[in-house]
Amino acid sequence: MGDNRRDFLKKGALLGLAGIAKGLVGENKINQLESISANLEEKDKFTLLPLPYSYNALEPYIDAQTMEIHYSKHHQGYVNNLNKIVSTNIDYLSSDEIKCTHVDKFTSPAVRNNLGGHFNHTLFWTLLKPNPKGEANLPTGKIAEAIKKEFKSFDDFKKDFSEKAGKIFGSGWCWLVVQDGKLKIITTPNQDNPLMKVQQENEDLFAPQKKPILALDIWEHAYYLKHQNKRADYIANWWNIVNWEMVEKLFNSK
Ligand code: MN3
Repeated sequence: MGDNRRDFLKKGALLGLAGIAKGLVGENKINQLESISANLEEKDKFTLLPLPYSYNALEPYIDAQTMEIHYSKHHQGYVNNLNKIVSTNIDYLSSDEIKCTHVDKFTSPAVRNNLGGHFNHTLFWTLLKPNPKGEANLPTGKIAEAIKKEFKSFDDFKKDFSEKAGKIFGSGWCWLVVQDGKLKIITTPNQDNPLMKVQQENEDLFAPQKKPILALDIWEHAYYLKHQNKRADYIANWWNIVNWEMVEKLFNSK
């Protein structure tokens, strides 16, 4: 590990997917916000981390076939494209330099699209968990208190989030973020995410950084096989498998 990267990890400037995805446990890592590149080890390669559950584990809310295609084709595709970018631009581009907060530095939209695709999905998988018995799935702890404080009640939050997700035109993502210590629901188009300093509708480019703690993929590939055009059904199903423990960990992380 080079000094630069070590410094960077120490500073903990960015969301640490390595820690999050590697050890759904890894609080010590999660407490350190670090770069997505931390999971690259020394190989200058982006890596598709293993899913923390089997393809059919999220049924009946998300079906096995959708999970398999989504993970092994779509997400793998973003990873392959990133590695292609790194290997064909090796003279001036290392994977360490490709970070969500830097995408505005790259003229090629391929970096923004594929890095967003990789980052967003890595986060998305960790924010899902099986719920085979269909038990009530509600946040607890500090995140539950914060949601109540910001949105009056969990039901009000759920309604607001579902509406915003439902209204995304075309493909995009719906997020719960922490900004200046406050919770906020935002949406992004395509594979953009809240860490990117790119101009978004109704967003101040120079506003304080937003930390994503909950993510919902609103691309049709996330739900079309099971729900066809009924996006609202997909969103309603998704609430049953939100991994609130992970949301809480991200919320509490510095
Ligand atoms: Mn997707």
